[in-house]
Amino acid sequence: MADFDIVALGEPLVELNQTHEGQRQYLQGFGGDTSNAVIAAARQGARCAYLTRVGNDAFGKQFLDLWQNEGVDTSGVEVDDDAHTGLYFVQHGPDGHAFSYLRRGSAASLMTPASLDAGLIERTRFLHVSGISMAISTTACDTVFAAIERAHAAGAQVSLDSNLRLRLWPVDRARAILREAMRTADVFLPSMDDMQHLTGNDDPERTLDWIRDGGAPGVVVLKLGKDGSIIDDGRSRTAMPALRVQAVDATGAGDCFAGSLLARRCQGDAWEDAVRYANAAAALSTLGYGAVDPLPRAEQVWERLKETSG
Ligand code: KDG
Repeated sequence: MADFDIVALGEPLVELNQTHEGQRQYLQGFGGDTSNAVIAAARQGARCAYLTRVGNDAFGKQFLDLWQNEGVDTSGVEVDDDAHTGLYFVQHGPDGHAFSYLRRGSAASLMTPASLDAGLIERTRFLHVSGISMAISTTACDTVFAAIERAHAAGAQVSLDSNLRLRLWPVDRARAILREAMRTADVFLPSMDDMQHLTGNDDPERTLDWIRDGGAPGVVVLKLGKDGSIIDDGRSRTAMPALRVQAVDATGAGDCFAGSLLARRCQGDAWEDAVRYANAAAALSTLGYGAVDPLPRAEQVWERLKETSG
């Protein structure tokens, strides 16, 4: 039996989140899409580990404490004496949230395939990676592909979240790399917004056709925001409704969806049940500021599901 349900690979970012639109007050928290996902999964009871690099600085130490407190294994986290932990700002406006980054040259962006040597990928059921993990540098991109190969060689499944961030790479490179990566994914989690940038079309069915024609072999869950999601398991497509809430800050909601979905799959849920659960978890994660603090625990998600079904 594998020691871990989910090992994620990517970059954690210290978060400074503007809590009042237009004002200069920022709440310090934690972000980084794959770190958010693995913490969300751990809060749903999954056995998790994180593969990354942090600086030998106050924020790197805060992250190590955070993961350890959340029960996320840190034996694959490297600490770099010469590079810093990445940082980002979240600002809120009429069109939702926007990110600004201070991350170039960060410890995580300097990862190489040698950063995988802790042997965790060989001991997990799922490896989870994202578009951001591949966008932060070319060596990180190589590391993701090396991790995917190692995961498959060891019999693990690969989960890929599109998480397209066009501040990090040009759209043509993003399209080419994400297309290559989605061909290796057992679970592909694209958002409609991301796919619209990559394909130029805004129709979910045509987008799923594009993904299948591009050679994606696994289960695809296309996230449609307030319109829910579509599960495509290669045989049929099932529309799943969204759960409506009064969102305060949607930062990290997609990561919560990914982590919760994988956690529930590891606990034996069928795809529809896992997506229903992940939708509820993601909706709850938007009720407070920050990517990590509002991530719900399993009891809260079950409570919410009970309310909405009853
Ligand atoms: O999904 C939320 C993340 O995007 C956020 O936490 C910051 O990882 C981040 C990024 O690179 O945008």
